[in-house]
Amino acid sequence: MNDWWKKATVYEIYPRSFKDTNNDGIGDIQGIIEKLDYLENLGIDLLWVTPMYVSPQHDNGYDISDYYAIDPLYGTMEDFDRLIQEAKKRNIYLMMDMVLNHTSIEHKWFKESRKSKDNPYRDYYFWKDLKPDGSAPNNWTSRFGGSAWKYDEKTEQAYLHLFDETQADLNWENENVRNECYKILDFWAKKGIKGFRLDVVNLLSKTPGLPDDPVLGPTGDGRTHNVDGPKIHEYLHAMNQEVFKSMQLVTVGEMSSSTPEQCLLYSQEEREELSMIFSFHHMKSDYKGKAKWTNEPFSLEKLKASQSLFQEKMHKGKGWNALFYSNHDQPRALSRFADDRMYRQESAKLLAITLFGQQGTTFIYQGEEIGMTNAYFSSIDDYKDTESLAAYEELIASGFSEREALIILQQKSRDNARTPMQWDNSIYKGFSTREPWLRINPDEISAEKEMSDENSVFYTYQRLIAYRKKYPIFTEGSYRALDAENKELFIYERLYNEEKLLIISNFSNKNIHYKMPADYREPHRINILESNYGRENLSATLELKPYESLLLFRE
Ligand code: TEU
Ligand code: CA
Repeated sequence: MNDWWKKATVYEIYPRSFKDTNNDGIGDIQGIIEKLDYLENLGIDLLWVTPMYVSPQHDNGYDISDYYAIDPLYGTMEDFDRLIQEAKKRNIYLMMDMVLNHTSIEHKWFKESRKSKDNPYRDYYFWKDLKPDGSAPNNWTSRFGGSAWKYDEKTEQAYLHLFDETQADLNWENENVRNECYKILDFWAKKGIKGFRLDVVNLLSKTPGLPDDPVLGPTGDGRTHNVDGPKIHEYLHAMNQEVFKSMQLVTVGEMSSSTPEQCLLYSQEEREELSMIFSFHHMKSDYKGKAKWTNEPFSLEKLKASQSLFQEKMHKGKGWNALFYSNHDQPRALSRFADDRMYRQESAKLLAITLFGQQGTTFIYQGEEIGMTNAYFSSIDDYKDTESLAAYEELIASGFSEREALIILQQKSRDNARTPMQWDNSIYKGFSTREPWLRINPDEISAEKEMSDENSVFYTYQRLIAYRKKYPIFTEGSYRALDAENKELFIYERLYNEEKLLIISNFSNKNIHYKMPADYREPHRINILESNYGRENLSATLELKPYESLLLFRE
């Protein structure tokens, strides 16, 4: 089967925080190799490792200064080649994270580009005059706050950066840029990797002339001119034809704030663009409108509405979702959408079941499989992430007290997900033998503990991964939301020929009575595939416990 990856589970590694073997406090490639047996045991098929290319690390590797070399922080190219080989022995394949929207300002192209207006590399990036009143060339804002333009004295023009000012946007209108990018993709593909995760790839095409956005920046209403731009499908199709197709690569595009319609186009097989997409609409279930840096409580209704919309749309239109609740840019899902104190294990399993029952390729972010929680740092000195630090400054500038700003960071900072992986209960949790680059979460959770408990979160994931391979209904079945209005329960059905799956998840800390749909009232016909309370019997009316979740299969 050509689309084996539809049944696959991908494990995301944030290498900095995975496993340190030379004890400099930073995870490394050797550390990933050491943990391959653990990953094989979990049952994963693909490893997505976030960028390990040479980088000044202003955005932990998403600011690349040399695409063809491994950063010494992580090891050598020999280590990387060994990782590919060792993974392959365990039937695990690599998916590289590739950043083609921007480079570090320390990349040689940018260094050239900056030198003069007639430098051959000038047009690799977006350079513009300031407005006559000295303001930025347009009203676009950086995803990390402030204007998206940085003035450079050398040539008295500004360059575009949709992220940090050390990450300059590449000009994809320039054919040389496109060819250079194909070369980079080709170089890594030839090493024997199986695919790419393409960073912010929906931003590659900008509306020509870079006009002002209708309402200020990507946080306002109306579409910005730098998402899903006019040539984006042309670029992705060309990339597919140049590189992905002949090498049969699996690709996932990061599509933050792309419309559902666009997501469908990106992932429809016959269009030959990408295999699947990450959409982020459900990640905004605790945003205030489009604003992230608030204390807005989580809304299950929003989560359900956006997931159901994508499930139905992608199924009908034959697109493909990449399913995730966590990644290195998001706080820990169980802290965010459930209860990480009173019901930590139940919550972790509830999220696993609710996600893995859906249609798409499943993704696990390191630590999710052992139920890691937010770190809740209470001092600004503990935060390292450039986005979080910028947000903190902005909150303070707009009148929040330091304490109020910290409470928001505790909920929303990306550093919550970036604390070192907890392998055992030794002082540095088996991650390193010295103080790591980012503080460790002091709780008791560890992989070792999870492995020794047959009722752990780890084994729930292990079984879910296996079900998705065993039963075609997970990949093929249609999706139907039940009880869509319910504010506490997330219930949906999957249908495939005569088979059915029913997922029932109680996202509240209350006991709730739930009347089973008619088709599920003959208990002997129903197989309880998963229950996070070890439930063995069903009845016409269930009394669901706090954060209880069930995965039922009717043959
Ligand atoms: O993320 C893009 C992205 O959409 C997020 O940065 C998002 O805007 C933010 O985290 C949520 O508030 C990708 C990478 O995953 C991220 O780590 C990088 O910082 C970013 O691109 C720039 O390369
Ligand atoms: Ca190290």
